[in-house]
Amino acid sequence: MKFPEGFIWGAATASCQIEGAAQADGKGPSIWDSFCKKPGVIADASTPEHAGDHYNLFRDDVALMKQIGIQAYRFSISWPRVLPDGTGRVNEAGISFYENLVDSLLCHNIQPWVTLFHWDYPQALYDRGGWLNEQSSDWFESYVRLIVDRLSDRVTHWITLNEPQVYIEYGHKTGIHAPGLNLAFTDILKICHNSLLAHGKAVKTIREHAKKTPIIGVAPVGIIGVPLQENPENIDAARSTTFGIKPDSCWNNIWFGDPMVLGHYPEDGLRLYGDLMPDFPASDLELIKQPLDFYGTNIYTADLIKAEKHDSWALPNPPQVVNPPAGMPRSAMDWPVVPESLYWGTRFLYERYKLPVVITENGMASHDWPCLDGQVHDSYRIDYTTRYLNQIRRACREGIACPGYFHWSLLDNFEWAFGYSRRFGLIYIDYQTQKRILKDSALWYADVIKSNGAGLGLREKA
Ligand code: GCO
Repeated sequence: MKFPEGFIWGAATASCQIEGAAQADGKGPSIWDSFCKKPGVIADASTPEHAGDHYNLFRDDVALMKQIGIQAYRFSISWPRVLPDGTGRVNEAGISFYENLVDSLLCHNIQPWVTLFHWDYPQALYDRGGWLNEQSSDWFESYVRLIVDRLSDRVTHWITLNEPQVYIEYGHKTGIHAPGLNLAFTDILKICHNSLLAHGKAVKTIREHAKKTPIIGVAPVGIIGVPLQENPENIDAARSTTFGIKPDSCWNNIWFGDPMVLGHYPEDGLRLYGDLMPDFPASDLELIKQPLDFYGTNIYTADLIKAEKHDSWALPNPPQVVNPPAGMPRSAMDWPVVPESLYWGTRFLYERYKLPVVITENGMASHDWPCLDGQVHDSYRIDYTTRYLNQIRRACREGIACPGYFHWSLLDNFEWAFGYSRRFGLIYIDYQTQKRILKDSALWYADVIKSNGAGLGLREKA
């Protein structure tokens, strides 16, 4: 009933969401610092200015990770904290923060996993065109080179981009995230291509300059289809959904996964997007397709899929997204609770890309608060995570390589357009006092880690 020996039990965060100190010690502004100043864009009118003050309290937070027994900590680097203008001038205070964080993790025997881009793009580079600028991948490469030069004697695990689907679609098309644009899809495809180039150049740079052998991956998010019934037709339909492409949207797995891993854009997309595609030399695809050691994926929920026969449809078994049954459990983000997403998502991605699949994010938001006894009894997060972890265990038992799980999130944090109104943490933060409280789920997770998963509450399905 245990997880595989050596399974990595982690927790994840992101710089903009927890660090605060948004203007401290020479940090440059990010597009999120600017975006949050616009009235009405953040649900509770908050900003990441102070967040969880991880910048000043990181040693306490590392001690709490140790107390829980977390083995690996996935965190991101704030690009404008180390390069205030995005390129050129290095902010040594910013570099020192990350060196001190890494040293603190290592001396507590916690493995650092560094995400190089988790959306807090330098405002100075955005002012020069941002991801639309043809130089954007070179800007990213020089930033990554700086981090590798300064941290790769201690950091071995690297993630290039977090959820390009989100920072591109929400940031540049729907505009609900920074920088709040509503670009034409042809520009979206250009930004996708420049982001893919940035990924490829980053991997290449890490491999060429890392002082210790690097383990490199990426952390996209996409749509996961889960078969309503586990029969061949529904499974095929769920796979089609997971690897489907929609018109006028980059919210999918394969538009990024296929170029990164297989070295070409998916035919379905090229057919669909046709002349909206940017011109680029074939050599770009060789640059984008760099060898990866794992395929990370952020999975929280899924679409329930039923195979339906429609004479008019081209596909033999066109997938049909089934509305979640009324009253289906949902998190405070209103995302349906679909634990099977972690089995099917991992299985489908492993089948397609033949790389170990690391769950780089999974967790749930709830409206937590400390009870009269001073504790945070987040029983639903325990139940949610038990159900999802059982699905990873199922995948592992079937021989699918899933070497690790990072719970989102270690700390309550700034949930982008929702501000602080949604809490994902294993650790509660009182934002008025910055006091931390280990939620019941943190104490439960400690037991899960100690038993390597054997202690998961729910019995397997008979
Ligand atoms: C994402 C981001 C995280 C979010 C989390 C909850 O997946 O959107 O990586 O920064 O906070 O996923 O939405």
